[in-house]
Amino acid sequence: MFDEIKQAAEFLATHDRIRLLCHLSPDGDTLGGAFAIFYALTSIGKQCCVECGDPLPQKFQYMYPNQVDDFEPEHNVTIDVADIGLLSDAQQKLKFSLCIDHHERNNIPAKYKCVDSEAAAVCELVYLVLKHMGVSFNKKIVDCLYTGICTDTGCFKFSNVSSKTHEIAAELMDLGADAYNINFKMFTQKSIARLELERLVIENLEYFYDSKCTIVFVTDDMMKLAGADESTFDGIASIAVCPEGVEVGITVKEKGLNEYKASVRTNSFVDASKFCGYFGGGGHKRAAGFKICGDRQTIKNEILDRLKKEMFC
Ligand SMILES: [Mn+2]
Repeated sequence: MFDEIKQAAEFLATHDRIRLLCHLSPDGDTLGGAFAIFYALTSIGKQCCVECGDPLPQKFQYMYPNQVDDFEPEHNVTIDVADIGLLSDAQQKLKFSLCIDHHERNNIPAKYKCVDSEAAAVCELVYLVLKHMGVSFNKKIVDCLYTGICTDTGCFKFSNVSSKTHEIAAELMDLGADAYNINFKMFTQKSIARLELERLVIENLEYFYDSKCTIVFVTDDMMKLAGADESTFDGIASIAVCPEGVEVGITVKEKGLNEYKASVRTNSFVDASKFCGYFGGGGHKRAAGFKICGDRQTIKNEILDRLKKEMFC
């Protein structure tokens, strides 16, 4: 991995006018990684911007810059983007110079790739890249990186957390990251809409196969009822795998007329990435997703059929 880190660091150090691309439905990791690089590059006088096909969630307001200058970007760098389809249509047509990511499968056709699926968050990699560049870490940079790591690890409790994750988080705290306030904002404090949405998800959770699997559909009506927007949904998928004894929890979110996105969370032995691969999706071992079309009953049956094979054969 060291060579890829070095290469990424050298690319960023020797180029200017960089556009950093985040994935659609942006989370703390893609935004934290992109804005950390943004602050690092602008602090040494480079022109740089962050772009995302979806609106930036209010929740991460503290990471966003007060002002951005207008310029024509020359180089495109993707952050935490596993699949080209996670970029906007216009962004998909760009040429990519560098891709920094931590997903098991990554299909971004970039000239340089810095991809390590052992990293719990892309922000771990971004930290190593910036460190290699010899960047002086200001408060904004460390808060962004810490945010990416704590959110992508579910506050340091997912199976992807390594001792390295803790080491990097500790170094970020030593550099001034506001761990307490960031974790409070990310994990303790919830909007009323979020709590309402959680209540509806729990209420609508269905149990299958001796309560080893759960499925919940999150419809537009439920979102409306809760007063939730898309960003409120981030992290909701982990509720389905919470009940004791559940191995696979699947949250199926309505995306349009007969269009759904399934988020799969697994507890110990079902490979979520492999399971989702069957439906043309992907992700990590314990968290992955796929898109699926059809009416709700058909989708449920298809998922249940596949679950049966995955769990009991
Ligand atoms: Mn990530």
